[in-house]
Amino acid sequence: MLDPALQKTLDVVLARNPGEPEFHQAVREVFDSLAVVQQRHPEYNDQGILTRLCEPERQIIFRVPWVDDKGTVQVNRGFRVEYNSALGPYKGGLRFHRSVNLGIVKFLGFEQIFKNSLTGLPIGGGKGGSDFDPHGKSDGEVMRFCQSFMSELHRHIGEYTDVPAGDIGVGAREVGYLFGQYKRLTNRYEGGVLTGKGLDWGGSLVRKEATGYGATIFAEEMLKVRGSSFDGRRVGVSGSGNVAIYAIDKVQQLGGVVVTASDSSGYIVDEDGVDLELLKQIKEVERGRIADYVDRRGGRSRFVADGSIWEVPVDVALPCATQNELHQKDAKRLVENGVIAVSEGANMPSTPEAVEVFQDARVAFGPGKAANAGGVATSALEMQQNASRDSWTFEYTEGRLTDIMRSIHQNTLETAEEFGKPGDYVVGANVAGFRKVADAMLAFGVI
Ligand code: NDP
Ligand code: 2IT
Repeated sequence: MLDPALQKTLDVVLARNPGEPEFHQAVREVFDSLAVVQQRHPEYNDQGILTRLCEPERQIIFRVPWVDDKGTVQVNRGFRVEYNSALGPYKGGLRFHRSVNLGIVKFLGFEQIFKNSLTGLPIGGGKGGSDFDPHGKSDGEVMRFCQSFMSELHRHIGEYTDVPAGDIGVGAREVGYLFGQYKRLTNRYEGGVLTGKGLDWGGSLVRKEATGYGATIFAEEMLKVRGSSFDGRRVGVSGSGNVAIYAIDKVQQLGGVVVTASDSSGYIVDEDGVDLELLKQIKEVERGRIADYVDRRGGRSRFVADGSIWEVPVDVALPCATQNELHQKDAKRLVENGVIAVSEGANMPSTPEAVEVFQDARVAFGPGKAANAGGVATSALEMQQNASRDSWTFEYTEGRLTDIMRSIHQNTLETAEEFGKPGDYVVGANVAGFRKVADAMLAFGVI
């Protein structure tokens, strides 16, 4: 039960944003966590901080026309939600996926505010994307789409204004086409306007690896608190994109055995541990399907087209595909099979009911806004390198990432303790992320 003042604020937010279930889910979770803050600091709500925080500072929706390889005109919809700039320029990725709509972009942008605050770096929150589906498109089609997308987006972004990066469906190839078009339209080599750039033209070492590495480091910290580690553990990873691949890489470095991976066509189980080079070849280089892995790997690997990846018994689960991919029944099955830690590489992959199952069973649960913050944190490190016209070594940058993830873990744990919820990383992340943004907003007055 929420405090009546908080409930009233929440009701207003939900009513003025109808038909956006993922956005409602993300907002509700934060309000649930803030109940403990409201008791001690009613001034935040009294100053309208929560109402203002839930209302994006700016929302841009635009037409993206482009011509496919057959010469047919296609029209997609582009979005950029500039959510909150209390701590720095809007910062957050672009998602290209057929499911993208305003509610999805708002949920992601809202999460990004708290996540970016937790990194301790000077970045506000934003998100964007399009309902463009890159699957099966040629390089030429992707290029023309990206150029058209940037032809509108360029007037809204900038090193000091809004700094997009990748997310689902947007990787180095897309960032290259986007940056090229931005540079052409503005006649400026403004490296800091986008992150996730190629290493030859302003990108940062470790950015590609950062989200997966970070989510694994966060899991390692949760395991340490319990006197445990990844060594010899069976680990389940979902997805086979950027985040999943580098989560698998880091788990293997730490001595764990990853036995699963997936895409939207199904999942694979490999009892001998996932062959990372083969997976990278199929998914990063060939942009193929996950079933190809089993055809080429053989041995004790199998492909499952139906059913849930979370039926596979594992000690640690790292959901790295998409939102609401892990349901209550999956969480129950994981708990029955003895899972000890769950660290979210994806944004909001566990439903609220699944999170409750994990927390009731005292499974260490790291929510995405803390656990996957390594990606955006390394984007902020890329911005630092661009601003100083410098580039750092892999070792130094990875050291910075590791320190940031450890400090997010510590801050989250200590904040949960401070507010009477020991071990609750959800409350810890939401409250710690919120406080910094709210205090900056209070300092700025009503804007
Ligand atoms: P990619 O596009 O590289 O990979 C996404 C993976 O998830 C693919 O295997 C894809 O399968 C699968 N997937 C996507 N949508 C669905 C769906 N609706 N159902 C089933 N499978 C799906 O994206 P990323 O790895 O970059 O992103 C994965 C998650 O991590 C997202 O939640 C993203 O928001 C989050 N994230 C990403 C960060 C980053 O730096 N990239 C930073 C922090 C969080 P298929 O190819 O078949 O579509
Ligand atoms: O969800 C996320 O944090 C990202 N997709 C990364 C954003 C970024 O700006 O690097």
